[in-house]
Amino acid sequence: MGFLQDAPQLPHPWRSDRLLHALLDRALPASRRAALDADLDALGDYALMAWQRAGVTTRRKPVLTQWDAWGRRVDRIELTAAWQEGPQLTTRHAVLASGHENHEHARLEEFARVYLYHVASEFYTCPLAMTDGATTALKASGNRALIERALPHFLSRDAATFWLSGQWMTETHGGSDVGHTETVARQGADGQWRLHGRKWFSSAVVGEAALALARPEGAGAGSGALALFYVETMDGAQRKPGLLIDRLKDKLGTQELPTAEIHLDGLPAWPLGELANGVRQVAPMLNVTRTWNAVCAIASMARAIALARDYAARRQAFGRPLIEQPLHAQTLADMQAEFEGAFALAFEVAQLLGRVEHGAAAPHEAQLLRLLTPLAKLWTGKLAVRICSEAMECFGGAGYIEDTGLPQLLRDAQVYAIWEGTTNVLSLDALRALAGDGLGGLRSAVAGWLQGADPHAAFAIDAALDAAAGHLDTPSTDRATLEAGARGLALTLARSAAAALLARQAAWAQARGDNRPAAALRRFLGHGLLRLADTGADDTHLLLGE
Ligand code: MFK
Repeated sequence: MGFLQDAPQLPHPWRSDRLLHALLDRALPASRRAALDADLDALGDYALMAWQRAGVTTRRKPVLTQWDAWGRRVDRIELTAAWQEGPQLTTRHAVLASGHENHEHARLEEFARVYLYHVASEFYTCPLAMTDGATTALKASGNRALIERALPHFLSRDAATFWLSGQWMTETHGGSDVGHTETVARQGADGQWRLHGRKWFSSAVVGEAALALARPEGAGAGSGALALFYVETMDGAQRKPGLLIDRLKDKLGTQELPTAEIHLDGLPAWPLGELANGVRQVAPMLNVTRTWNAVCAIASMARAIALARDYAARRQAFGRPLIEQPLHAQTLADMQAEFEGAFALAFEVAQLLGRVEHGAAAPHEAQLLRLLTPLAKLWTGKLAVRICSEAMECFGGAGYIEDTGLPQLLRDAQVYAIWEGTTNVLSLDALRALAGDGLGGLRSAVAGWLQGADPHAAFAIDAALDAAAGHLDTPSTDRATLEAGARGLALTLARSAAAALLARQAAWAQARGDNRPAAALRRFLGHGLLRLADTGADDTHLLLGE
């Protein structure tokens, strides 16, 4: 037999992760940091096992069986191995429960777990994210009865009592624009609300509960008239008859995740609060799931880069390993620098969330969190696609071959930019968050992160923020210009915040003799912060015309 190339080996996702170690060392008190080790090590072990298992097993998708042999409607879904392992693994390591412990570091400790577990989970993290979001929205609603009923299940540390929650929003007409929701909530003579309608993207329909947007019968049009309801899907081991699974979606990626089209045919439901303003009530859930999205996006980047780096040391071309080829090394270092910026921003959002939820935040930080959440989601979502694509290219033709596992990384990454709000929807949400003095909050945070930082970095970041402020000064009458530039504005702000966070990490690491974060910062700045583009409406119309 001729030459056979060694496959890439995945290093231990926790033990080899310099960034996560440095972040936790910097951010956590020593006792909390030490207590976290066992769970992170176990989740890293699981990730390694899952990668090795994927290399020797045939990929499976979930299978929906709607009818049993005797004509009974059953809507049974067979799940992949990773999904079957999800409840045991995640309750044992308190993936969700840790985020709702009563201290300011809870969210950081939760998202460190999520980051290590995500790729191995085959997107079991999607329903976990929604369960976390539902927990947060229920807490915000103050509805004691529902909190006492659902949260012991959602936050259970025992798989036997654990429940997953869905997030049922999207419909055929009401996609990003949920104001077109057609699902109706009817109240019976017994006072019980019941939902009637069709939900078009019910990710992870295997959950035991969900939060659903619906229009109370007789309410007006638009999103303000929608209400938010809590539903349960199971009667013991049987699915409730008011919930029918029409089919599973055939998706580009996230193929292990059973995303379904469903019909609600009188499913009992309970309003979280007032019978209106459902979007406002579901917003805490959206912001939590968007944070998951950002952390899962950086987890995909970490996996892609780890494999590409390992391969670069194994693969020889033109007389030496790829890693010794200047252009290949340059490409990998560019990916690493972008990833380090994204890592810093995503985990800053996680930390801020914990501080805000536990009353430990400075006055401007709640508004800062409101802005950084969509920025982190939209930027990391796009970057994950770019990095997974570049990583695939680092393998040449081999990367394009299905059973290397690399195509799946790229296909899966594409979802981060789409679900939970597309890049454009999130850019417009950033405009919402910038109303008032949203930029002022970011500027004062950046000033704090830049204390003691390299003046060159501070200069570049200030210049980018000045340009962003210039765009925001667009006269309020010219809303179209403001919106047309919203993506460029959001990317500029995301990159500026990430650079300032990298500068903070670089200063901390340099004091400990580690110059790698400073190198990441220099390279990240070299890629530029400004992403504002000319948004001339005339040219836009010319280009789109016949
Ligand atoms: C592995 C990672 C796991 C990730 C989990 C993935 C799960 C995937 C399942 C799905 O994809 S579910 C579908 C997700 N769908 C979306 O995310 C919807 C995208 N569309 C939007 O986000 C729109 O911007 C939105 C629906 C919110 C627009 O609705 P409206 O009603 O036209 O907006 P409006 O009137 O501006 O906002 C209503 C209220 O909500 C306002 O408050 P007030 O009533 O007090 O004025 C807003 O300020 C507030 N609001 C909106 N977005 C907010 C928010 N408040 C806080 N945070 C936000 N993000």
